[in-house]
Amino acid sequence: MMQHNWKPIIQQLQSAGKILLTTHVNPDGDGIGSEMAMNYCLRKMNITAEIINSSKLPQEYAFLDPEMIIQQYNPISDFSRLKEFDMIVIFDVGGITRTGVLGNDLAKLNIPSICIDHHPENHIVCNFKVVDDKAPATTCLIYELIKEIDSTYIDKPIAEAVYVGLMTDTGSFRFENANKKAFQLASELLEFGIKPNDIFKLVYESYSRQRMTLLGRILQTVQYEIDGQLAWFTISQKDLRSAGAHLDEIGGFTDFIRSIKGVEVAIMFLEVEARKIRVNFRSKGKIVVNDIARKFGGGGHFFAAGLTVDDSLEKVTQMVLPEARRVIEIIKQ
Ligand SMILES: [Mn+2]
Repeated sequence: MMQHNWKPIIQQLQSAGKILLTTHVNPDGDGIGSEMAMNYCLRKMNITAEIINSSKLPQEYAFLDPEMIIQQYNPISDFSRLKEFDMIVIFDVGGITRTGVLGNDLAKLNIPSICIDHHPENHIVCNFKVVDDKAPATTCLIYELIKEIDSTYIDKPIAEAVYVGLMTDTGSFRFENANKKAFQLASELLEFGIKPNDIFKLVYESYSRQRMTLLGRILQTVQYEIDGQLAWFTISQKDLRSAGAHLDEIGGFTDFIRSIKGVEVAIMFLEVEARKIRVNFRSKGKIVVNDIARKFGGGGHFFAAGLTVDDSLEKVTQMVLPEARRVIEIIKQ
């Protein structure tokens, strides 16, 4: 088990008056799980904390927050309130642009910050940092931190939050990062009475029909190139509207397209809003995609990366696809 130096972070947490916990835009199970696990821990330490995110909580993770404490940031009504916090903890974020409107506003204030993450290139500027790209999920690091604070704090709600991050970031223990450590941690978490099958059903088997309508449309419009090694698709605002689906319902689409036989790299171009495009890359493991994302100001893991560009859907596909084709062609030779 890898050990990190948590001492400075623990000292900071203990001396803080009120802590703000946050994660990236379009939060996933790892971001939400990290926040919730840390929140339960801070509560046991009698430290006041709030969870505020730029994006809405995706419905498939609502079960992690039965008290509905996770808030969505409103720049108009909430900005003045940010000064109440004397410490920020940012989870599962490699670059500051991934924190959205809340991150932009926090950058204007000079609040000390802690960053806990597992992205290989973490350029977030924080006062205290633990970043380990060998950790299968950020929640694995949070678990280690809580154990270091007081191992008796680990209970079922914490174990469940940690497990959700581990399960979702390893693609239900299928991806490259589903290593020995991931399975060991899963086994430890089971000791706290969590139910993997129930959690799986809540996260992956409670999709809306609208999401599935949209997925059906994508399956019919996905473009295959380079003997099917590259598969890409677009989702416009119009596509979302006509399916009746929301932005927080498209999680996992790129993984799904990657699962097609012969596909090495899947790319999603999502129109988050007019002239704001999110690009997600998923690789089966032969082709490193964070290099491609980095070319355009993004980043991520070797085989799961992304970027956001302020331009039209058409322009962004025209900009990104040639580079993806080039990288795939090199490997092919
Ligand atoms: Mn993660």
